[in-house]
Amino acid sequence: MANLTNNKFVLSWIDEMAAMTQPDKIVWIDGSEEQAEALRAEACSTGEIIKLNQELLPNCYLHRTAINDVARVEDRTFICTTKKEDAGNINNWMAPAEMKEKLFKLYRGSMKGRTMYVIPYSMGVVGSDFAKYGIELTDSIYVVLNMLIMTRVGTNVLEALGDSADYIKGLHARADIDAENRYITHFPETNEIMSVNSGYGGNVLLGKKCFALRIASYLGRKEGWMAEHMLILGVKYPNGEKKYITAAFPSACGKTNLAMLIPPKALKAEGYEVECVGDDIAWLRVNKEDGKLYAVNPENGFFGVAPGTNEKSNPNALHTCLRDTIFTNVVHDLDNNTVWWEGLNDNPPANAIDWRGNPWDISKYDKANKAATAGAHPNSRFTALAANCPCISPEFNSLKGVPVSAIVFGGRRAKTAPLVYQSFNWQHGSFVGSIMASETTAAAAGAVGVVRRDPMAMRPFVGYNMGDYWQHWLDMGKKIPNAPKIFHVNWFRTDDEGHFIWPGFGDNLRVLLWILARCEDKVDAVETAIGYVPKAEDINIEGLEDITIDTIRDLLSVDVASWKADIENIKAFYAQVGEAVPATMYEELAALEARLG
Ligand code: GTP
Ligand code: SPV
Ligand code: MN
Repeated sequence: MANLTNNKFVLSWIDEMAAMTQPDKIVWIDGSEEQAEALRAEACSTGEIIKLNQELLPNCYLHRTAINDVARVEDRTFICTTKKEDAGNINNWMAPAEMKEKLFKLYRGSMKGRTMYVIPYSMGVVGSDFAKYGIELTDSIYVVLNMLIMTRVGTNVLEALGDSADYIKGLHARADIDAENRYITHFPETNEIMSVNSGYGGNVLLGKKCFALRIASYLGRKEGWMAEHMLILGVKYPNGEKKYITAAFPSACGKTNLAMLIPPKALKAEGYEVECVGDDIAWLRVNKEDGKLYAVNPENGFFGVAPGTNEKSNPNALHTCLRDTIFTNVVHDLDNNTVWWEGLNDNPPANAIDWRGNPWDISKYDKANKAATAGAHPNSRFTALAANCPCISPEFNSLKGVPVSAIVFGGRRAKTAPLVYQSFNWQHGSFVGSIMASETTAAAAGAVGVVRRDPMAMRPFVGYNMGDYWQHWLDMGKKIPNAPKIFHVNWFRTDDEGHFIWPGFGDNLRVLLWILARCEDKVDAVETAIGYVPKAEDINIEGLEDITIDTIRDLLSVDVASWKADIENIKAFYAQVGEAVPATMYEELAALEARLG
């Protein structure tokens, strides 16, 4: 097949990678529907994907990963900078030459008998100021088909790149899917990403976490912008006015759900609407004209968590994945050739195959032991086109992005964090981000439900030293004349029986409206040791069953004892981040401790 570019940097790099991996042939992905369709047919013929019921789920497919390969692997993810301190203590580090030596052994001959696909893709609208280009080489059709959904792929990317060397090089080889030799590696100094021995989303769709967060965060610091693990949504008021919010929650903590929320009945009746701009990643730049921070979603689709998605919790996500979708590690319903997952509905299929590929029915499911008995893996996902989302924002393809009024941090905290609070200012807000914590989820390999610090929801995704990243946040605040206000939310406070107190999902809009009212100085607040908390009566609870103003008071309470206990944990974490922690953060920490008394 002919090359799709004459760019000599691109061609010589591909030659080099092909000489090492030794594929039988090289195929350039041009972004055409014909080529995509031929690849789907080929992947169906080998069993790599399964074509689902085309009447009920047009253009939808099912894929199962290897059993040992179902989530991101943070202990095998590396930032390879010349100096160790540039990667910092929170990242795994290895010197570039040493890592490459190790990787080259794993790559050598790994594509023998296979095809190497060349995927030219853009993060952001091709040709826009925000856009950055990448080329991913992979031996997986599943990766190609996912990248065609998640990014903007095609010859127009190569045209936009021209003869420039300014693109991110990504090499992915499945090799033996050997967990012991799995490596997800980043070389920010040379714009390279290398991934081997995995076939799972976040490890292999190199435009996503590897490029749009780890490499991009490194570039953002160098170039004066930000790459964040944030959803972007627009709230449309009854008078037609629109305000935008970005929110950073750790993996599987509610970004997709918040980004696509449907207003509760009472607010919908008044005329409120919510539009989704993005559900996972935001690139943020200061706009010279109005001095505000603007956000774009560099992705083209959603790689969303399937379990728990249903007609009530997130109808928009459900409708988005009724067509043109790849499902990964969900239940295959054999009777009608569709898919199912825990929390979809109360009609689990009787005749089905679970995510492992074994016969399954609901009698095998034990709620107390979900991980081992669920039909769908807890981190099973759908890959769906943003354009198919019923509430996708008209600004989704905007070249300049949307102006951000509020930045919201959040996580899963059973007790400590109140439903919502506002930081005193940008510097304090950056501190609030730095002390974020959350109970771990199935999105990454390892124990689930353990509280760990996850600053700005970026612990696994900062491509450089965490302390320098915090300094970048502090510095950015000084460069944004009309900076967004910074808040923290927690949808996950539980009662003594362990049930969530706040209804969450669509009702979260009630909290967003308080946040936006604060941004406009339209509502008062109570000053506490941790920040500004709403007056209970200012959270609209109209139409909410089981929630009284006393419940809200309870949700907003600041439990000083648990905050004091948290301070110790924060200090230990700061010590672990080490010397690069900005002095300003320590000052904020001391001030918080003093306010707590
Ligand atoms: P990544 O794609 O991993 O970055 O995750 P995400 O942040 O987009 O998480 P997502 O919206 O997919 O939510 C993950 C899980 O949290 C799902 O099981 C949801 O049902 C649950 N969830 C989301 N929002 C809420 C909420 O407001 N309240 C409660 N109780 N659960 C929620
Ligand atoms: C996350 O884990 O935060 C995700 C899924 O959004 S992955 O792309 O696998 O990282
Ligand atoms: Mn994510």
